[in-house]
Amino acid sequence: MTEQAQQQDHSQAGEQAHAHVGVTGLAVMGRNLARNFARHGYRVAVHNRTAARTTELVDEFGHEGDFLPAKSTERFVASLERPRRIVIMVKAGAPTDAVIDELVPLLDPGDVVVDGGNAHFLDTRRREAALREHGLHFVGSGISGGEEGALLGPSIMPGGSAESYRVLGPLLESIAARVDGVPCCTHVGADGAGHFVKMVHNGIEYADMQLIAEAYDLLRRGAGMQPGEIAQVFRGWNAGRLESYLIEITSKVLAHTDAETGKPFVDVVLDQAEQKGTGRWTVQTALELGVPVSGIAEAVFARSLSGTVALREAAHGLPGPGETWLDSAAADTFAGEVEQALYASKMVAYAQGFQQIQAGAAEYEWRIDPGAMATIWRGGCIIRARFLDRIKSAYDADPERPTLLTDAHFRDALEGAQFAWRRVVSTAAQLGVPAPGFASALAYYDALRAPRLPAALVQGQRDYFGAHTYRRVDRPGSFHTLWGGDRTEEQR
Ligand code: NBP
Repeated sequence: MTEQAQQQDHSQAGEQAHAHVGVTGLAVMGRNLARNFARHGYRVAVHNRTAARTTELVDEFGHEGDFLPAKSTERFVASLERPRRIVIMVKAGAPTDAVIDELVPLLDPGDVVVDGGNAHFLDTRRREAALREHGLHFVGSGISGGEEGALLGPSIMPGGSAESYRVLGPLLESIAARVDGVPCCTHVGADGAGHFVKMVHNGIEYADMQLIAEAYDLLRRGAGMQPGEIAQVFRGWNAGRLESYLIEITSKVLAHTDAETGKPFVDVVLDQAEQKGTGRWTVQTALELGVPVSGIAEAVFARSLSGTVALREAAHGLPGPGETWLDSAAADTFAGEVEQALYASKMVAYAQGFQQIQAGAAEYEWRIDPGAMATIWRGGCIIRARFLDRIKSAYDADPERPTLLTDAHFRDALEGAQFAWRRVVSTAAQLGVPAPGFASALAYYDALRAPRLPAALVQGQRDYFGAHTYRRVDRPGSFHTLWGGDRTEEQR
């Protein structure tokens, strides 16, 4: 340990001043979060399993604020004021349980343990229940914005008890991103609600990224535009209703040239999208809850498909429409149509995500304010966007609305996008450019607004082969037709 770190380690051992908050786990996220607390004037106890990371933090950034480094978990815990506020920022899964197991015997009732990692919300529910037995508060908190957000102001989604938020909330709100003076942090709901909302946030992020990627692909392969030109189009979109972090960075990525080859950067990157798993969790959970998040599912599947190298190689060269381009007149108007299709499809993806949040809240008895979620996503996180103000207004007007799509703003936008959205989806099919996000969003929309669905026929099939019964439109009860007999109908 360096002299500076040693001095600070001694000062806390000498019980001069206790830390306001502690961070254990000092890889990129934990280190930056600790620095963020310190830059806001908090005295921060810092600890990491491998002490070298603690020393590095104090050596490199000790001048930014008041850090109390600790080599052992015991000293780390002893250096905190009570009730203790400890943020765990370690690899999600078994490491989180290992750290909790080490901390719990050292803590006192009323202390608050925060897991800021990307935990599955069911793990968070389990941990919250276990720590409650010890009189401890366990807060599973979504933290979005990556390493830059952690340092400069993330979007923070804490779950746990209302009491824990009274102890913790002011600290978290002070380090969170702010938009129009409002912190991007609020109490989401009990036990796993914070991690649930963070999971759906990530799922929406997948869908948003996929839709943007499809828009790029259509402009490139349909309208024949080059990445630099498409970057300009995205820059223009970022000045309008699509203004968002993701559109902004897309224009920057598309404008970038690879220094080594002089080619557009996007052309030298391997086209196999990776994933860490929160998108998959969102879809798995949606399946359990029976919520059709088709936009998020398409995005997860599109990443999986991109990575199935052997399959793609085997299918390469299968017949398609051939090298087909839009004629120049159509190409001129295409970018505007793609913008309409993107906005409409994005509305659907967000509407589905918010529906999943409402379904999760109903299932797990959380009181989640959907408008407040839109508010805390306006800054700090990857899906920050102007559009979220519209979502907030929609829920302010009717917090119980079954779908965002019926809000006046969204309805008008959907009406305005009708022709362009359908044309973009049909053009994609004609040109042989895959646009699963756009197409599934349109299909979801059409299914939702349809007065009748072919589900009636599915019910008939189910009754035919499995006597699963069906309900009728004209009277209550369950019915079965004797398909193998005289086809009379029985009430079951
Ligand atoms: P990592 O996810 O790479 O985890 C590394 C940290 O976990 C190190 O401090 C390491 O200690 C510690 N650790 C491990 Br691994 N096993 C441990 C154990 N058994 N006991 C104690 N500590 C252990 O760090 P990160 O990328 O900073 O992410 C931290 C959390 O934040 C993760 O849950 C991640 O999913 C989440 N998150 C990350 C981002 C991002 O952009 N990176 C964004 C949002 C959320 P060591 O130094 O001794 O090995």
